Amino acid sequence: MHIQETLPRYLGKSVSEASNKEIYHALLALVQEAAAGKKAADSKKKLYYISAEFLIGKLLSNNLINLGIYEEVKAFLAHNGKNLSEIEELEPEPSLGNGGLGRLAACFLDSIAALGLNGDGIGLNYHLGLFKQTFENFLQKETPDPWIEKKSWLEKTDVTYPVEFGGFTLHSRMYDIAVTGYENRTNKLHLFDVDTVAEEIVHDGITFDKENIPKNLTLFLYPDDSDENGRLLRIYQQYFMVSCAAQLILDECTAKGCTLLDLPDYAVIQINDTHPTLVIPELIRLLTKKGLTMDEAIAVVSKTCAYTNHTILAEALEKWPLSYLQKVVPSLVPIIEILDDKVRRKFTDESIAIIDRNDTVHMAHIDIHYGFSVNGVAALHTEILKKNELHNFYQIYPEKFKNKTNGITFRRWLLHCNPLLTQLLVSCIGTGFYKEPAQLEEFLRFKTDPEILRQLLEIKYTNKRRLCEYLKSTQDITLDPDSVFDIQIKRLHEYKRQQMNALYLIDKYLQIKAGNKPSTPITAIFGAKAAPAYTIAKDIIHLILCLQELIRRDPDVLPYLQIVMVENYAVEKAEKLIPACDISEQISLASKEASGTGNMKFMLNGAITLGTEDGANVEIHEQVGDENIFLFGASSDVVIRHYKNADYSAKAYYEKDKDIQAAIDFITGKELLSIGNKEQLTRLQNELLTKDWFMTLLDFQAYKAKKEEALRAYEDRTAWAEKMLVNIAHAGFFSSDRTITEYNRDIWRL
Ligand code: Z57
Repeated sequence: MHIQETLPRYLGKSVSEASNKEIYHALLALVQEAAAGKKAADSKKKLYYISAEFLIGKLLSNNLINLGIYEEVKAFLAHNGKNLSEIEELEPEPSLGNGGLGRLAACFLDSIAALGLNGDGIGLNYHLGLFKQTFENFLQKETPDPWIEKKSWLEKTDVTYPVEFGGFTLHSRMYDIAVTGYENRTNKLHLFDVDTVAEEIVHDGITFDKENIPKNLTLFLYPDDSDENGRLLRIYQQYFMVSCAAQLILDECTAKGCTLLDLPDYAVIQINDTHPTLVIPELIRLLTKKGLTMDEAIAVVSKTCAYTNHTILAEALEKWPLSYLQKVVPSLVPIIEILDDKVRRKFTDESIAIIDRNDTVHMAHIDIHYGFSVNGVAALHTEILKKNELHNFYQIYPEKFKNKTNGITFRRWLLHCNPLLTQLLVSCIGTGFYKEPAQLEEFLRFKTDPEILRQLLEIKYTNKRRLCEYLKSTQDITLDPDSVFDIQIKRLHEYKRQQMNALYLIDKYLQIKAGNKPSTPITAIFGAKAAPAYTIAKDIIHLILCLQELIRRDPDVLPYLQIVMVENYAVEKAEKLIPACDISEQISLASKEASGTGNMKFMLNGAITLGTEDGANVEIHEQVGDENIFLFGASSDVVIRHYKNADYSAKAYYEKDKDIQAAIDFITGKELLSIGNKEQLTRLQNELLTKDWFMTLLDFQAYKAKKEEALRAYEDRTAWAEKMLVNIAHAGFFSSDRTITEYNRDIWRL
């Protein structure tokens, strides 16, 4: 491509005369055309990755990198006085995911295309995304996030399907986003929508009429499911998504010569968590309508669908009352009853039934009985599924169970977000790791090279300075780049234990007040959205924001400890935070974080993990060895035993531990009450003392000790840089290219 000629042609004027917005739009059109040119031949068998979330992030730079024209475009713009980074800032981030599950789907699409595999994503086009988070009076406030502009990556198609609900029919509209693989083929992300959706029904933040399905169906991702109408809306969304998916899949397969009985030769469907589970009965319904017998349809679908589990948290495993399904999708109910009946005839074990004695439908049970593969997302997680949560299923179907440890795309999480580190790696070991991430291990050769270690530290420092500038300009916060950057960014959930980090910071605050100052100042950074109806999660945000303010006002403490909560944490923020991190907080209660993927991104960018032996932390530990990770806390076995024996008492820890007492008492002490709200702070304190379901106090002292050890280790910068280097060099395993290669080898067989 000759960008000097093409870009001005798309612009209709010279680059130097164009505004950044005009250049953004021209690049958008140019990239879309270039991507379309990379559409590859359809192989016989195709993967359909169905997911309620695709947290794809901004696409301009990602696409320029994958098309191999990033450097060329950047240089040409610079030559004309324009800055690509400033242009990137103008792109709105598609708000199509909550957290890890959605981001994983996005990394997977990138790797599927990069590996040249024929696979599309299928999801929904939420107009107002999740929600935009702002802070007001130290509380989270939610507003709509209208991310779709007139000119966007969405390409409107003329594909539409009827979707029949109880009592009415909607007609879908398919939008496509091109997914261009790194120096490889272009696939598609298909996002279904309805033309009737009406953004103007939203008022007072994110409130809207939950019963007006034609107008609200694709407004928001996962609307508040704390009341019945919200839950019904979620089933409307799910059925709409999978009915469109099923119709699209059958259309594409028959166009390629599929006779329906041979569907598994043409399609493999990956069901991302239970949200798309209804695709199983929907496909069966459509296939029987097209002439297959019920048994034929069930057999065909069971060989086509594979399920990924992302959690053991009982409250996250979807169960719907049969009466809800009866109201929303009456046509599927007789099919689900047949599926249940077949299971009941074969097995007497009540715990694996599809419809239980209370007439509740267990979505995961449909996936496991009527899919050919079940996978967990990290080794520990898969073992826990087999041993505990899904043990009875594992007994019946041991051959279905597989582990597929998660991964991340290095194109976004290294090449794009950390160009300085990428450059250093290339200068040391060449570009082989671009296509073969395992080659990063060659970087180990430089483990004792003082010049390379110096450069690693310098790059980290530059990235920290850039983050400081960014936070100054966006949130008017001044940070000290010479402090140690300790970062916890992820959805707010009690099991992730941001509250434990907050208790540590209270403890540190009290120590500094007592004259015990850290040798290197500490900057603790948080980023997290809380579900709008998750009261305690919002209380934890309140606590952190109050602590941030308390210290901001305290000149005795501020030089040694600073806390900042980044507003509206999203992919674009992660891309700036991760390269600037020294200590990566991965402190979930062991057994509860299925995998985590932020942990991998931090490692790849030279942060050292401070964490529990949970999820993929276990595998990070295996990669880097004891010397290059800071692990603490109760093991998953111990935690699981506490739950089984119901013998954990937060109160007992409070009563016997003076540090814990001081930190917990501080939550409702006069300092914080002068800033925050009594109601929230008292509720949170009470929760920690009387419930503490995720055992914060159990691990508090171990956490504190290990964090102090990490902070001491940071004092020897050369030794620290060696740890950084080892982490980077062993991150190759966590490339999603490796993960996708395994999915294809063991599940998809494309
Ligand atoms: C979600 O982001 C995850 C699990 C869920 O059940 C839902 Br719903 C959303 C996350 C896990 O919590 C992470 O541990 C995991 O890394 C991620 O999914 C991707 O597998």
